Amino acid sequence: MRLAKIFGGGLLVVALAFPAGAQRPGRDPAAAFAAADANGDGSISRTEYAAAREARFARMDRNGDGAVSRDDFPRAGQRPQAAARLDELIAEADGDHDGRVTKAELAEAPIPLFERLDTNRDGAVSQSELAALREEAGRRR
Ligand SMILES: [Ca+2]
Ligand SMILES: [Ca+2]
Ligand SMILES: [Ca+2]
Repeated sequence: MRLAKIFGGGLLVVALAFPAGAQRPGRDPAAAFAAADANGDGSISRTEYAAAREARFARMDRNGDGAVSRDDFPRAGQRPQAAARLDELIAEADGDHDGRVTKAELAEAPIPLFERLDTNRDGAVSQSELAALREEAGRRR
């Protein structure tokens, strides 16, 4: 479902900016956006998105083996939402399809989620683009 994917992408950007252990990403989307917007120009550039994604990767590699995989989340099966987010990240960046995303794979991965979020194709995701997506997803729920 395309829309579900788009919504997932919006959540990803929000979730990216939250520190490890934040229980409810999305509770304060404005703060999350500001955190990802490293240079404070009001939009998230490709570089900022990639940096946020890398930071998230480091947090997700819980067993410290240099790759994000199901092994890092032994209890993901009990939490369907967490498992879905994990699968989404892995599917997005797992270049050799072995179910593990290494840092190198992440660095080389395309960023389709970013492209989807950047609806006016100016190379950055603005606050209004993010808000529009959230609104649309909210209507569909
Ligand atoms: Ca920025
Ligand atoms: Ca790992
Ligand atoms: Ca891989």
